[in-house]
Amino acid sequence: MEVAPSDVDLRNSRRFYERAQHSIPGGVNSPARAFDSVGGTPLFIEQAKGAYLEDADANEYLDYVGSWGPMIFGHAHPDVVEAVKDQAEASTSFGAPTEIEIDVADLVCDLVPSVEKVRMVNSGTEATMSAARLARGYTDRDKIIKFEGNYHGHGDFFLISAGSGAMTLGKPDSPGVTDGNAKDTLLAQYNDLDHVQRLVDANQGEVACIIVEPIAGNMGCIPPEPGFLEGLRKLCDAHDIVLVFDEVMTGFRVAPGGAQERFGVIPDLTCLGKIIGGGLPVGAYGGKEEIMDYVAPTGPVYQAGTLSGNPLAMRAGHAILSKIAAEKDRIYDQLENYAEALQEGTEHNLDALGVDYTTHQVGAMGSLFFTDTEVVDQDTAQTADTEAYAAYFHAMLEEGIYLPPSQFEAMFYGTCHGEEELETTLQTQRRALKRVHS
Ligand code: HOZ
Repeated sequence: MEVAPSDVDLRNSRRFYERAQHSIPGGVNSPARAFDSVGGTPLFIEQAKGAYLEDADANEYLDYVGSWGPMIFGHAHPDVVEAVKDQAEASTSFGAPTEIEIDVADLVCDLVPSVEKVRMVNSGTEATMSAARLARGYTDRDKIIKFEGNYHGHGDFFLISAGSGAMTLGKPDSPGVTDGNAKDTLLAQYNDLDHVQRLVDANQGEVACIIVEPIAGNMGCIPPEPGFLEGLRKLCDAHDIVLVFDEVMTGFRVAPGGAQERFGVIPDLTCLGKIIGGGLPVGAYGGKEEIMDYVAPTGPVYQAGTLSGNPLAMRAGHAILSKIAAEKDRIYDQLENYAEALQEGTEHNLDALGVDYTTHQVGAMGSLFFTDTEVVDQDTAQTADTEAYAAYFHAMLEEGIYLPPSQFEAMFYGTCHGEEELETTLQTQRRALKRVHS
């Protein structure tokens, strides 16, 4: 399964990558963006507009990464650009409250069903770490249940059987996580309610929270099976466990109110990131007022940050969330139609070549796994042929389509993906699959 070397000029990306090795570990500031599992040189990006990226060698690519989720309206959306420019003139940070923070909080509370109060932080990692601390403080219990292959950022107690870059690099359990931290993290199989029930039964009165990606996006995109989220809700209610949805990727993406709105299951706490900051570094955690009031300064659980609710980030997030609130009836139909057409066309291309596959699309995210096994959890995701994915990835890249550089990451689309992009993608895919599978 070989793809011939490309004649695409990547001289600057190669030069920068080599230069970066001297001052940045592995030459990248986050492992997920290195091309470790697909091979080759990570693209160094110069600029982007709408659905298109331009790299440091002036090559153009149709983008299906979208900065790993935030770009629901495409890159450099004029509303975001204007808001950020405007705020920069008025200073980039105060470390003091601003009105725009309330506007964003109000929008989040209006859009996300579970959120009565919300606290802004700077990343999804901070959101999940803070939510877990809050759940522990609120319940006065230590243990958490997480799912194998789910990724909740790089907090110590989440880096156990973790997805995303950790799974891609084959390092799901990170050195540096103490035994003390690891012993309080209980692992369950995704989509396996009986497994969760057994863990809860074996740890009666000790589990503070169950944290879950309501649609997994960090072992590729895997939807919850019917009844799975509902079952978690029931279990949490029966045992006074805090149910935490990590909607960093799914929030405002699979419905205006995220996966919880789409599936009608309301968690106690929700973690957000990505879209909420319009491409600037923002995370948030929110939920029931009674629980959120347990956070300082109202309550005893401490959590803070100089750049939390940063005005630049809030202005960008506000531009995106207010557009979502105003146009949600149109936006989500459009995203859904694109996703369905892409899935249908992809399946048609794969069937024509007799290639084994499983595809998943949920709202504006999806994955193509090179396996004929039904993909429902980490074990089944790992049946995918990662070499075939790497060859497909490069064949697409060489023709100008930028996919996630790992079988175990999801693709993201936005309203910037239209008829033309669909046509280009499917035609390119047909050629790429032929090259890879002939
Ligand atoms: N959390 C992102 C999607 N898996 C990856 C971002 C990163 O780790 O750089």
